[in-house]
Amino acid sequence: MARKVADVMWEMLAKAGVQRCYGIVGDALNPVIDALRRNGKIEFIHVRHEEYGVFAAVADAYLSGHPVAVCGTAGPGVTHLFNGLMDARKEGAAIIAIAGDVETRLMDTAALEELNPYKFFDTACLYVGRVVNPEQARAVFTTAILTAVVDKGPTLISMPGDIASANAPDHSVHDFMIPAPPVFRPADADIDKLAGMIEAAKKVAIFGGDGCRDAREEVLQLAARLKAPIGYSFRGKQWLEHDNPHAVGMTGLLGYGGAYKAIHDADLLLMLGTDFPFSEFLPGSDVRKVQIDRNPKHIGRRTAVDLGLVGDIKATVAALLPKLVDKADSRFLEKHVAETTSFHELLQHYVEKGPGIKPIRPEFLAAALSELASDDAMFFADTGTACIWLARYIKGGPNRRLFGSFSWASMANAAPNAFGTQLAYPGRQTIALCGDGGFTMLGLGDLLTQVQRKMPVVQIILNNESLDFVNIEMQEAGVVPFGVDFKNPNFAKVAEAMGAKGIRIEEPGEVRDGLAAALAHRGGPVVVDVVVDPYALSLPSHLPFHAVTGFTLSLAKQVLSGKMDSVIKTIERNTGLV
Ligand SMILES: Cc1ncc(C[n+]2csc(CCOP(=O)(O)OP(=O)(O)O)c2C)c(N)n1
Ligand SMILES: [Mg+2]
Repeated sequence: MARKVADVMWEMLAKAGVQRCYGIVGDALNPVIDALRRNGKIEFIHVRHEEYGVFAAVADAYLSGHPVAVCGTAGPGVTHLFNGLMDARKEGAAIIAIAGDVETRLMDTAALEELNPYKFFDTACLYVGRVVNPEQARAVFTTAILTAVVDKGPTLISMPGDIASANAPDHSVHDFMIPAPPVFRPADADIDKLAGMIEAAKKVAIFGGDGCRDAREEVLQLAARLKAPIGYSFRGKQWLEHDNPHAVGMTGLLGYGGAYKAIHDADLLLMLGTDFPFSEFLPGSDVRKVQIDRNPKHIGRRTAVDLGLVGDIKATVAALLPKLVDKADSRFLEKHVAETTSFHELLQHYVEKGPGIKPIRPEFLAAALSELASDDAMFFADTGTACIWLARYIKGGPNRRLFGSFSWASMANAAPNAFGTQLAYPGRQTIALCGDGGFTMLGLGDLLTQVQRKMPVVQIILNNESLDFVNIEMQEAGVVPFGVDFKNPNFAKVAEAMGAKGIRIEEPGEVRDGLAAALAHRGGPVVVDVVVDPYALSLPSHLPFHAVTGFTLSLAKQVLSGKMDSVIKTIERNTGLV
């Protein structure tokens, strides 16, 4: 049989390192899927919701470093991909989306399920190619693959069924090579300028993000030579926190430790590979700032900087190190490390008291999870309060990973993230800390996919019967929480009915055994339904003024609108924080 356009596409994707394609089949995609079956090198992961497939693919691609494909059929199928593709763009995951498209003879006639891919995917994708002629296919596939891999983000190939099943021109078949990441650093003159600014400063602080992923050794050396404390964003935490005597925690609303004070107290702040979005937690013009990032769009957009350099952190810091004079005075570092230690003691309050407090405190749950999970466990946080508890209580390590929708902040990411990672790393502990809102939004339907595939994914549900993160946000904004409550079933029973293992935990004394049983379960997914305290609040190490006044105002308004009961519970249940 002559090679079809879709055959060439899968062949090229396989050569580029794609091992899996997540999605749902249907009409326009049928010839594409038929070619995937013929190809046999790429596994098709049939999910129940396309968005679940993309969130799985994002974690799979980000953590494994391999590009991953997703697919959806014309119109509604591809529309379901959209939120996940936005996540891929923000998290920097190499995803190639194959979108079914109407036949070319029907284009621009408002045909059934027709969607203009350029208009629709422009916001999410780094590249959109619509294959309207077999002669053009090879070039479109090459651009889609290389852009996704090199620029680390989603691209889209819109594929009409008639072109997918058309014969491919002979010259389409060719070898495909992915280049190793290029070394990218600023010019020597700019590195000299940076060395001069460092020399002139007495107190230097570092704030690192995901750009430090492969630069841990260099950044730690830099900090040791400058006696600099290292704070980090949520995305930077896993690379910079563990086994680091300079670590001072995170800033922002999830923050803890001395990071906020250290970066405000410094003469010079080095922002390394971070696009930390909460400007109100970054210092103003009284601290000199240098920002280094491989993406020029990140530079100066969260706060004005005195020097912005474009380059990889690893290569840039390696070039900088030989030009530095060591600093001798470590008082600035010691002060903020001490501050961090005392904040950690405060964080232990609900961990230590946890066994005696009902409803279960999420702090106690997360700390127990950290202790019981293996050294190479991968943790996934749903957007919601799960982020707070994982950021604060999961201890990192060289082989532990922490991932979520950190930059896009979509709900319902954790269960699919953990599922995709389990496919990439079979048998490794993949643990999703899910909101009950998030799990019922997207996780529940595809629990069936995990059951069918007998995947040992652990889903821990923070059963607080509310969209609690928004509840907290509303209180910070000074309004009465509204539209945030709902009722849940017993998720352990639901899971059992779906063929998964279900564990329900209502008593604090059951937390450790319940988690241990979940982590030990092999041969299928587990849902641990933990009834947690919906009134648990977390206080960051620095409370912005608006949050303090907002909380006071909200509590007053709640009293006036007859919600005295919840005001008393909020105060009663969080007294250990002050
Ligand atoms: C798709 C989507 N919808 C809405 C939001 C706004 N939002 C952020 S967190 C959150 C609450 C999450 O609730 P839940 O999953 O129950 O977690 P909890 O905070 O209660 O632990 C909401 C509604 C969002 N980020 N993404
Ligand atoms: Mg909830």
